[in-house]
Amino acid sequence: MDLGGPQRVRARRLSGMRGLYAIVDGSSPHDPIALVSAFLRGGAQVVQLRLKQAGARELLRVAREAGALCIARGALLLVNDRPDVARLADADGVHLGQDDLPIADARAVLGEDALVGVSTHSDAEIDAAVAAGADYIGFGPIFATATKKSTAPGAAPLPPPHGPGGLALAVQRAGKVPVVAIGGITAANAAGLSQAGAACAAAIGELCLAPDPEARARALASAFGGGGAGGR
Ligand code: 3NM
Repeated sequence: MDLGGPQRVRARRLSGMRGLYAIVDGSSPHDPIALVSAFLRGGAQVVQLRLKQAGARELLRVAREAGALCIARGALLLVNDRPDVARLADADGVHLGQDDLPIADARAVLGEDALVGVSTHSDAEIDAAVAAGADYIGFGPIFATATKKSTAPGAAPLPPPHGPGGLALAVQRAGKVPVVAIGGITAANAAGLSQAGAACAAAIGELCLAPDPEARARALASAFGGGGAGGR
C-alpha cells in the first residue's frame, strides 16, 4: 500500500480534499453508519465522524465500518478529536479543534501518511495552523450556525459569520493550505463558496437533521460544485 513513502501517501490523500465534506454528528437522529452511507451515495468526497458523546470503543467500531464504506467510494474518512482512533481505524486523518492535541503531537500518534486538519476562526488561528503544518484548515463560521457556540468548550464564543468575502480572505491567507468552509452552509447558500476558493463545503445541521440525508447531500454537493459532486 505504501508505494512511495508516507509523504506521498499523504499528498495523494490531500488531493482528495474537495467537494462536499459531510460531517456525521452525534446530535443526528439517524444512525451514524446509515448517515455515512447516505452521504457517500449523495456524493460526499470527505466524511468526518464527530461523535463527541461516543466512547472510544464505539467510535472505533463506527470508524472501522465507515472506513470500509469510504474506501469503496474513493472518499476520505476523518475522525474528529481522536488521532488514536483514526490510526487504529486506518482512517485518512484527524480533524482537530483549538483545544485538541497540538498538530505535531497528533501527527506523532498518526504517522506522516495521515492528514491533520484544524478548525480556525481568525487570522491568528489560520497563521498558527499553517505554521504548525496543518494539511488543511476548517474556517468558520461562514454563515450563522446553531450547531456550535464557541471555538472550544468553555472558550471564546464563535465570532460573527465571516461571509463569502471573509472566506476569500482566509483562502488567500492560508496560501497553499486548502480551506474547508464551515458554519451554516446549506444548498441555498453554497454556490459562492467554491468561487471564494474553498476546497470543500462542510455541513452538519443541513445534512444530519434532514429527513433524507442522501438527497440533501446530493443537493449540497451539486450547489457547491468545486470538484465532482452529485454521486458516483
Ligand atoms: N465548526 P452547521 S461552525 C463544527 O466555525 C463547526 O469552526 C465551526 O454546523 C467553526 O453546518 C461548526 O450545522 C458547526 O452550521 C457547523
